[in-house]
Amino acid sequence: MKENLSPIVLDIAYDIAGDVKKFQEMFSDREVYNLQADDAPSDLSCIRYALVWKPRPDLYSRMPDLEVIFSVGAGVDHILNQGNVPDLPIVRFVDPTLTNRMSEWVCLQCLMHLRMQKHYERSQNQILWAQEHHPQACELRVGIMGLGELGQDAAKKLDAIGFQVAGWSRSKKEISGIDTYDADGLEAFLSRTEILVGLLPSTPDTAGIFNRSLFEKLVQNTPIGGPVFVNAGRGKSQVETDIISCLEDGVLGGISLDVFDVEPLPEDSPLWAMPNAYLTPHTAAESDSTAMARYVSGQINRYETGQVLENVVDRSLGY
Ligand code: NDP
Ligand code: OXD
Repeated sequence: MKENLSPIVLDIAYDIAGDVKKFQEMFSDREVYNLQADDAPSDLSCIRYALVWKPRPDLYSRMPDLEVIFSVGAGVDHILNQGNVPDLPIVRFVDPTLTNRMSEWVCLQCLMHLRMQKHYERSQNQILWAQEHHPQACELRVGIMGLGELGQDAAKKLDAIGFQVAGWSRSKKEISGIDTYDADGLEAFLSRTEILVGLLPSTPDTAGIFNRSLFEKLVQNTPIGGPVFVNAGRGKSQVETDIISCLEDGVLGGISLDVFDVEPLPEDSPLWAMPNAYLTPHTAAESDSTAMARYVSGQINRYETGQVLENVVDRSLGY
């Protein structure tokens, strides 16, 4: 073992060949074991740190000395939903590389709906010169559900572009230039919102929250034709049959979805063919391997020098 420091185990259920290399470079003084690799060690009894996405069911029972669980993502539903999670700190990934990417995605989607990008894609395909009038961003009210690391940054950037921005979260926030609502203010928040952005974690409380009854409470006559729903939080928060029927009967005028109830989105999902719909394959904000390796290294360093770990999940809240 290098330097006699505890190794790190990576259990990430997707192709991480590149990621492992980045980790090995970052942890030159520690072993990094990749459980997806053919030569993965079978004895994990001395491991104190694990970085996981959807951990295999027997992982924790094989690591009696585990002390900290690191999440590859900002969300931790994939860890908590696996069951049998030991009562250890779970540190989620919070980093500007992820936050910036998410804000880019959110701003892009809001701007595409503002500037009727679907109309121009269609007219370009038909070789048509079809000009439209566009409101300015300052004429549109965007509302963000979830004002955490990602929601707050997106709110500030949408505000800088000129949108009228409000945010809703369980506990009230104070953000300069942004109207904020707490859990009790949901109805008031929805009744002023024309583009609704979801940046909520998946928890029992948020399951199915984006449904017809909620969409019907959004401002229906908007400067862009109808309210728009943008979601990059988690698919379990949205009722996809309601989204489809709301697009069909005009309760929603458009959507941008990066997350889905089932991923990959099944080929026969009607969402693929919906008008005024932008779909991306859960790529709004990827976890950058180099940044993640730096982050995990920094947190382990804090832990081993007696400082508190950052971004530890509140197990009672589920995020
Ligand atoms: P945070 O934990 O920082 O923020 C979560 C926000 O949601 C908080 O404002 C919290 O309120 C609010 N919230 C949670 N539950 C409720 C509820 N029941 N009612 C009202 N508000 C609630 O998370 P992040 O901002 O870092 O990430 C948000 C989510 O984005 C992740 O959990 C993940 O699912 C998703 N994500 C998606 C990615 C993608 O590529 N599509 C990439 C990264 C993350 P309060 O502030 O009061 O606690
Ligand atoms: C995350 C994600 O939670 O990629 O970070 O969805």
